[in-house]
Amino acid sequence: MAVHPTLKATFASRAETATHPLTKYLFKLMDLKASNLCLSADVATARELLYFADKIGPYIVVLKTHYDMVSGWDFHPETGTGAKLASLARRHGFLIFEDRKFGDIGNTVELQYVSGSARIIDWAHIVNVNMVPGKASVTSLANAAARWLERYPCEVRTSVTVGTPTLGHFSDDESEDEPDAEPERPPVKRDNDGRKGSIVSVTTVTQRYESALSPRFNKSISEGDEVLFPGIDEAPLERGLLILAQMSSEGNFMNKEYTQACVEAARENKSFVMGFISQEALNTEPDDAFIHMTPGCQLPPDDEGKNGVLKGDGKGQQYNTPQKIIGISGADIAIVGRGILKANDPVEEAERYRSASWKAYTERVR
Ligand code: S5P
Repeated sequence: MAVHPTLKATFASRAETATHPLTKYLFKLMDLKASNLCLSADVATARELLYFADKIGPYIVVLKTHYDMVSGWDFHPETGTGAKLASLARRHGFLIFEDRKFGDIGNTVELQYVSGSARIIDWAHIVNVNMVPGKASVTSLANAAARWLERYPCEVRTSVTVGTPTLGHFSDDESEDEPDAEPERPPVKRDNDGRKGSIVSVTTVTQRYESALSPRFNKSISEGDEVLFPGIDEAPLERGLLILAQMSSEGNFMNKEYTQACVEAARENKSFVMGFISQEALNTEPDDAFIHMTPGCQLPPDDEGKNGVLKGDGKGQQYNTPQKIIGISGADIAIVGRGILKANDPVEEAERYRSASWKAYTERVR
């Protein structure tokens, strides 16, 4: 079979032709940082997550998270863990990929994506889907992201308080305090002489329109020293999806037909789907220009056995080298977790993985 043109094209040229704004941005970042490495930051605490994001940030273009394995995750929209990660992403130049593997009916995945405590869509540039329930899981996530983007300039925040109201609730000029507030006024009882009387309990619903410049939207977390990674603009607001089309784990059930259905769903939703989590490049039609990220990557300690298959983790995970993943199977980004995280010197090891993955890419496109 003829080699697909994307396998020989440089990341710089793919940035030129990419139609998805986030894919375009990511290819630019890869070219600028000479990196096609993603750190899978599978750590137990929010403190470690932020530590690794900061230390390894300079070597990677994507930071992959599993927010639900992290204890101490702070859900505060403006100052919490998501906002802090977003700030580090700007400083070091990487995208955040929440490896949520959504896998439910459309309505459920929409809600899991945009709401709940985590509000994943607010801080994760990229998410992925396990398309087992069918293509609707992809279209529903696409619709949810489109609605989120439409509402972006003005986010409505609703707060509900139940209880005995404070004095402020009864101020006749409360709109001066909160110009945008539209509170449902509590039913104030008045004495015969017109004076306000006592109230036992009220429910107040307040809707506030929050400006897009709010830190909730990743602009800053008031640390004061945040700088944008030099040479690259702000990441676009558009969100992106990766379809989990093939897995690295031994004996998984993703067969050829399933992978092909994932490719079809990607082609049908090009404005949202950036590409795949897969074990090989899946671009086959002339128009296909998807990006591929591959987990199950480790380097032997001494760089030997470059093309060989490595020992698994004893829990079903299988590993290949960056040379095999990028150079032979045609992926664009290598995803590495424990290979870096468990090393004696994770920063040095991240550089070793970056260099090996980049070398495999440059040799592929030569
Ligand atoms: O097929 C897959 C898909 C994913 S997203 N195989 C995987 O291992 N992953 C994820 O990649 C997995 O959930 C983990 O977060 C990471 C691999 O971690 P490592 O420590 O084995 O490198």
